[in-house]
Amino acid sequence: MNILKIAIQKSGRLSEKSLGLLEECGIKFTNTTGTLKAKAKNFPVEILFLRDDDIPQYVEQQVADIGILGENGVLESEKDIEVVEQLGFAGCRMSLAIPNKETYTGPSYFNNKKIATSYPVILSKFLKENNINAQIEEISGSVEIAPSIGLADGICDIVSSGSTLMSNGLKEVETILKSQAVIIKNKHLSAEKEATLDKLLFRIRAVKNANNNKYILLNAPETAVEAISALLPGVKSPTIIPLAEKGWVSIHSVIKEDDFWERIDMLKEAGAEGILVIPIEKMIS
Ligand code: PRT
Ligand code: ZN
Repeated sequence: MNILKIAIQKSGRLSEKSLGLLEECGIKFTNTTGTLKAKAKNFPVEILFLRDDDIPQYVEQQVADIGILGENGVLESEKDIEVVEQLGFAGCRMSLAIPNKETYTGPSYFNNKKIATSYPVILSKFLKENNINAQIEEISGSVEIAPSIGLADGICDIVSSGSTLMSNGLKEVETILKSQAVIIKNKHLSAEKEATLDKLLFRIRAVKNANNNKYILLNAPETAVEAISALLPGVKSPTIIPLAEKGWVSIHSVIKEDDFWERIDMLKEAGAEGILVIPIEKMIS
């Protein structure tokens, strides 16, 4: 009864990463292929495999307690649920696009135009906020071909690399929102389920932290320690260990993935040698 039910996408862009995240949190499942449900062996959770579009509704009705899906899916569903954590994968944006040959003049371009989309809620909100009077043509898939078959003047769809737009002769002209995978929860969870969710979020944050950071070891002359330490704030401060060779030390610290290459260049300039960078498996701060 107190098992936390987690809805994840059955098959699609979110499936593998959602399951992978739970596994990285140390949660083990007996069998996850071809089933609709899977109970964990070592944590009080159960997975329900669903279509992503159904997840918000199932979470609102507490058929599932929490779910993993794209922020765009959360916004489009308009369900009474709460977003509790951004997960940093399945990053994409929702954009408006028009045929390459058209000249874009700003949002008012779309006045009296027809826009094809699978996301009528998000699109109509954008149109309203920008005082655009356009017609929405709701279709469930292959939105990008709508202009070439004469169904619409432009489209509103998810873009990640941009290659789908390009191969369909379209250009991106407005970004309506940015999206990534998130955890949503039902607003009325029992205290026991909230406690399990807190434990799960604690593990997820440790995994996310680890993925965003790298462990770095390097050698440096003692004279460079101050300059190098300033470049390596670490969790508290860098660890400095003397080397057998006099006048030299080994410096250990943690650096962010984001500014990794820039930092490495600055460290080399400051006198660092023999730099090793190692992935971190879990990071609890
Ligand atoms: O069957 P089910 O309903 O469960 O799945 P689905 O087909 O509705 O969803 P799915 O698996 O395609 O996507 C699930 C979620 O992944 C989306 O709601 C987004 O939050 C996120 N996501 C991230 C993407 C993309 N990237 C993406 N590139 N969803 C769709 N796309 C499609 C887009 O629709 C377009 O056709 O990929 C194409 C554009 O990609 P690029 O790289 O060519 O720009
Ligand atoms: Zn879907």
